[in-house]
Order: sequence, then structure tokens, then C-alpha cells
Amino acid sequence: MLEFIQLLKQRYQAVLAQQVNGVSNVQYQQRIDQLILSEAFVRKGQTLALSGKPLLQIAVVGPTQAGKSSLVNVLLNTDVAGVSPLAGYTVHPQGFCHRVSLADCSGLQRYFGRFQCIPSSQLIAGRYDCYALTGVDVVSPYLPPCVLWDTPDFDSIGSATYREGVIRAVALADIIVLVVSKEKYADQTVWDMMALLADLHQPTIICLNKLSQGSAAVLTQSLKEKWQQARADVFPEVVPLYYQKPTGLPSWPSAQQGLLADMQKQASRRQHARFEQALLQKYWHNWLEPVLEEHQAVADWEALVHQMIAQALDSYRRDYLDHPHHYETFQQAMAELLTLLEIPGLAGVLTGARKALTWPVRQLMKLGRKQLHIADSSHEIVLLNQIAEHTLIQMVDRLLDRAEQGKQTLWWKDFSSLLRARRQEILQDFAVAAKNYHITFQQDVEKTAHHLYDKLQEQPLVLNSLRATRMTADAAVIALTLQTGGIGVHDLVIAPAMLAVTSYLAESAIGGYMHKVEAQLKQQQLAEVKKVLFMDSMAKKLLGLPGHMPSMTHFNISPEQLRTIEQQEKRHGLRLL
Ligand SMILES: Nc1nc2c(ncn2[C@@H]2O[C@H](COP(=O)(O)OP(=O)(O)OP(=O)(O)O)[C@@H](O)[C@H]2O)c(=O)[nH]1
Ligand SMILES: [Mg+2]
Repeated sequence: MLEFIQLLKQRYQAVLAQQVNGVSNVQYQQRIDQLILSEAFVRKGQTLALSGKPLLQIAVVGPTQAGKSSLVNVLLNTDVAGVSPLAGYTVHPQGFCHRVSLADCSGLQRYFGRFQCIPSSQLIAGRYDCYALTGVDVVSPYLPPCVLWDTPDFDSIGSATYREGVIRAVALADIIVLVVSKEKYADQTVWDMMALLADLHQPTIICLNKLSQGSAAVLTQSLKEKWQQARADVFPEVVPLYYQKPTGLPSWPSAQQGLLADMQKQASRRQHARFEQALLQKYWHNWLEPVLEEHQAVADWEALVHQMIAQALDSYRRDYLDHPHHYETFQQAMAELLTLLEIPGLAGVLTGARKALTWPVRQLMKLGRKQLHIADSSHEIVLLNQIAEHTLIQMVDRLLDRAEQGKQTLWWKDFSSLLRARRQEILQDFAVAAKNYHITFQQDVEKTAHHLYDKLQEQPLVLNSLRATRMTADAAVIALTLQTGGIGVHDLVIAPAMLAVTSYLAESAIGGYMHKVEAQLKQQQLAEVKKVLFMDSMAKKLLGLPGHMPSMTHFNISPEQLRTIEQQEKRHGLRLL
């Protein structure tokens, strides 16, 4: 699950960074926050499971200049945290170990993952994937043994660059100390953050900083209203902090000295797994919305591919198989048949040519040149290539139509560019496959010729009269000329002698049989063209295209990936969808 959340987060970030039109920036930013938070919370669960006695983690959070770092110093009674009047001063999560040894914190590195732990003196602005842990040699009356985290703000202009660090530190916390000043407490960013954290069920206190005497009650009431708008849980305890002139620091009221130690008991670690599941379940559907929209687009694309291929096959049937002037394959079988018949007198016709032909004919056949020549001159191949080209042109048009329909516009636009870029390659592969199909299919043509020949032998009357006619001798010469490369396949279809032989046989005693084998040949041919050319070559490439969409602008998470993760979670008892 962790890897999947990371993947989803990266894709959201990439898509958002491309400033893709039509994408709701605010919504995507919110989802990125939810993903960062959930990733961190899952990591926390793993950390808790691995450590026997987990350390208490307290995070001080709030908007910039609220006095977070100052409060950390107050709670620790030192000046370890950097304080400055410059907004966005703290930019890295910094943990201070109070009555906890640094060695006990070693498990935290696993939690922080790609974030590197470096000494606080070496933290530099500009590199945000790091955090610091510092041992503090004091015993604070306000704190139980814990790691106290000073966190960066989440509202300054620059905070987007270090936001992940804030959320990491905040999600780790068992207790949240929200620091707001009277200037900042009403900011929407504060309450968005509090709303986001609600599902983590962390016990929280609110420190109202930079107070002037007498203003606490009014502000607390207003705070309560804000809290209730953002969260469903009980309004937390408020700690009013007043400025201490001599130290320049706010002071923690003595009446609430033991507050943080008491809150420890409320930390609900045992329920972590339940909260984690609820968190994922809450967001899962929303997170996947653009992923599922892409799946829908891919499904629409697949339907389009099948529809267009069905149309292509219809054209093939209409313009080739069922076209009286174009269908040449059966005529090739007839030509083969003629070479099987030993036609008297043919030798005479060919005497001159025969000597010259015999050797090269055999050689050519051995090399498969006969098939090549037939394939090169075939009208069928020309037509198939035309159909393929026409199909792809139509597909691009259809994709642009989809883009204009307004749903998933960018996906369809990018996809049509992808198809245009790949079109030539697909057509070239198709042309190669078409030629190979044609050559291989000659075996079926020859088989058909042999069936006819066998049938003729059962009808000696037909066979003999066929052998004896002049038209047969003429047709046989044409057949031989085709096979030696003298004419193209299409010439065969229009040669009168060939037509005469075909109609003679059609009207003879084997006419019915001839029609049957012709129909069979066509059927085999259609099945072969469909499988080898349109399914295995064209459809396969077209259906694989969505996988080549750029990951910078699209989620590209396959239904299989999604199914795998959902099943994996189901085994852990989590029903995501
Ligand atoms: N007047 C007054 N100033 C305060 C108080 N607490 C902090 N400050 C000042 O407010 C400024 C910001 O304090 P920080 O503690 O650095 O605030 P922060 O929330 O850590 O700010 P970032 O790190 O920028 O997010 C500093 O100049 C502090 O001296 C207070 O209680 N009263
Ligand atoms: Mg600070």
C-alpha cells in the first residue's frame, strides 16, 4: 500500500506540475496533502509495530510567525530552536530529545524514509528532504520524556516547497500543540490543516500566543467556533500565552504546567490500525477518480478499436472476398490446378520457353520467389494496406471528436497525437504481416487446388474434356507465366481463358464441389486475415498504445495494478471500493 500511495502521490504531483488545463489545482493539491499524510500515517503504523516501546512524539505546529520555535524554547527552557522575525524561518522538522537518548530515536529514520537526518547546524534552506534530531540536556517541568518537534509553517509563500516535511512531522506526533497568534488564528490554512489532521485522532491543545491582557476570553470563543467548523471532535484545551518582557519569550501558565504530561494518556496508539484503515477508506475513492476516468477512456478506446476493426473486416469482405472483379485467391487455386493437370500440347506451346524455364522455375520455387512475386503483385495486399491506412486515419478523427466532447479532453488529445506518431510504424508492421500472411496462405491455395484435382480424378469425363480443350492450354500458359513472374495475380482474374476454364468447371459435374471449396477458402482467408493481421498485428499494437502515454501528464496506473493493490488490502481486511 505504501508504494501505491507513493506512486499515486508522484503522479498527482507530476500532473499538477504540468499545469494541465482542466485540472482543478486546489482539488489536486488537497489530494496530494491527503496522500502525503496517509503515506506518513502508514509509515507511523509500521514504526509503531516495529518498536517495542515507542517514544512519545509531540509536534508544535502552526502558521508562520505564530511563535512555534519560541514556544519550543519555552517548553525546553533553552534557546535550541531558531527564532526570527522573518516569516518562514524554520523550514525543516527539528526534533528535540527531552529525557530521551538519541540512540533511542534510531527507529525514526525508517519513518522518515527518503528524508535524511542531519545535524541541525547543517540544515540548509534549499534542501528540504531532511530533518534534525538534537539531544537537549534539560529536564523540563512542562514535558514528559518525549521528542518535541519544531515544525515549519504551512502558510507562507515559500511553504509549498517544504510542506511534505511539515506533514511528515505532524503525522508522526502523538500529541499536537497548535500555536496560533491573534493575527493568524482565523486563517483558512490553519483550519484546513486541522481538518486534514482530524482523522489522525491526535490529542491536541491550542496555544494562543502573543496575547494582550484581557483578550483571551473573546479569542477563545472565536477559536471554538472555528474549531467546530473544521472538526467534529471536542474543542481542545486552550493555553493562553503572554509575552514576557525580560526573556522576550511567551510564558507557559503555571496552572497548566502538567498538561502535556497528562495528555500522554490520551494518545491512542492502540487504535492506529483502525484509524489508518478509516483514513484510506475515506479518501480512496476520491484519489482514484482521475485514474478511473483514464480507465474509462482506455475502455472507450478498446471499444473503438474493436468497432473499427469490425468495419475494416467488413470492407475487406465487401471489396475483396465478395467482389467479383477483385477476388483473386480462388483464381490462384485454379492456376495451381492447371499446373497439376498434364495438359497435352502444352509442351508444344512452351517448347521454346521450356528449356529456359525449367531450371529457373525450380530454383525460384525453392527460394520461395514464386510466393513473393505473387504477394508483390497481389491486389489483396494493396487493398488490405489501404484498409489499414484508412482505419487508422478514421481512428485519429474519432479521437479528436472525443477530445471535443469535453470529457478527459487532454487524454484524448494526447492519445490522438500518440496514435499519429505511431501510425507509420503500425502500418509498416501491418504491411510486413500482410505479406507474410499472403505467402503462408499459398499453402491453403495449393491445398484447394489439390482437392479440386482429386475430385476431378473421380470424374474422368470432365477431366479428359478439360485436358483436351484449347482454352485449358491457353489458361495453363497464363498460369505458368504467373508463376514464373511474367504477369501479376490480377491479370489472372481478368484473363478470358482463366474465366472460361472456371465457368466450364462451374457448370460441370464438379461445379457444386468447386463452389464449396471456394466458400471454404474464403472462410479460412477471412479468419486468417482477422487473426493474423487485424488482431495479432494491428489490434495488439493499438490496444497497447495507452501504456505509452507520457507519465508526466497522465496517471497511467493500469486496472491490473489497481486490482492487485485492492485485493492485497482486502486480504488485510480493508475494503477499499
Ligand atoms: N510580541 C511577541 N512576540 C513574540 C512572541 N512569541 C514569539 N514572538 C516573536 O515572533 C517572531 C516569530 O517567532 P518564531 O518563534 O520564530 O515563530 P515561528 O512560528 O517559529 O515562525 P516560522 O519559523 O517562521 O514559522 C519572533 O520575532 C519572536 O521573537 C510573543 O509571545 N510576543
Ligand atoms: Mg520557527
